[in-house]
Amino acid sequence: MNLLPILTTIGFSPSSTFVEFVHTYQGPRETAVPGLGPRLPLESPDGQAALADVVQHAAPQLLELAEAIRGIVATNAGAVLVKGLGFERTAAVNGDAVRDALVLALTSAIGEPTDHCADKRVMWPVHSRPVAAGNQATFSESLGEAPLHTDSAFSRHPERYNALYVVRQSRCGGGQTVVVNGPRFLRDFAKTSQGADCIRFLRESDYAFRVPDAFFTGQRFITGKILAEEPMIRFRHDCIERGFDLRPDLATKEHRFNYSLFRDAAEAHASRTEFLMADGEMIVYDNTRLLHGRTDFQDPVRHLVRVRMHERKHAEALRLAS
Ligand SMILES: O=C(O)CCC(=O)C(=O)O
Ligand SMILES: [Fe+2]
Repeated sequence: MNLLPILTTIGFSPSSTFVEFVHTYQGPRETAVPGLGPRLPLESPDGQAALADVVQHAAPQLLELAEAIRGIVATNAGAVLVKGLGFERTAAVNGDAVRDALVLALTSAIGEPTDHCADKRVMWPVHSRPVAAGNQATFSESLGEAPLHTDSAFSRHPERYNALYVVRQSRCGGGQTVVVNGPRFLRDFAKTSQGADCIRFLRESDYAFRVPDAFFTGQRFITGKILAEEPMIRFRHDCIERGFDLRPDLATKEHRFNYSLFRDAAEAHASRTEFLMADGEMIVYDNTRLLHGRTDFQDPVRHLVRVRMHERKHAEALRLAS
């Protein structure tokens, strides 16, 4: 049976202290990257610290909610759909900046948000938009399907948590969220005639993962294994396929065959769950154990916000190591 836990909250109305804090902090919004929209000043490290202080006394319910979310994500289901947050109602009453601050406050309470690229934003719009000349659009910048993948597959340390908050869902019938449970998939795949060999190959062999143009900060690709202890799964088809061109020595017949076999088997696995999230809902999942994607859509107004988070203790360890 496919289980997707749903956590329904009874709607959160921020106190006037919280609303006033956001409006005071808002100031002029920075627009570092053309086409990406403004960055919220609260996204800066100082802003996040100030927000965390306010949450402690003016919105402690978010801390409780974050703990419940972490607990459910740690179960075998690996994901939770959060309904009834009430953040869209808040946006209508108090403005989008308060909604965005609530999304940031909740995700910062779940883990430590990571920034996405050179402009240091942690709330990344998933919204179709033009990209710089010569750049290839990544999933979050384009319409259409996103085949199953893990986020930050091209990064040395992919985040434990990923959250997608729906500002406006696609109205064209598509744009459904898709998740596949990694451990269940690997268990079943290992029992098939080719699956066990494929899993062995993916645990032993390096692949090159090309960094998408939107997240390029100087290193064109990394090498890593598709299957490992941590993250359990590192997978993104476009990064791997473009990696084949960058490292022909890591693009042998076996590399290509096993990559394709894994991809097709994951897409077809029985744990595949597809659902349309409504405006104001948020999904949080374990990005190291679950594969996720979305079905095709063509509504240019669809708008999600994505926040990726390290576990706090892991983020601290990474800082000490760097
Ligand atoms: O648009 C979605 O629903 C998911 C997008 C996604 O997975 C991504 O941008 O990495
Ligand atoms: Fe993703």
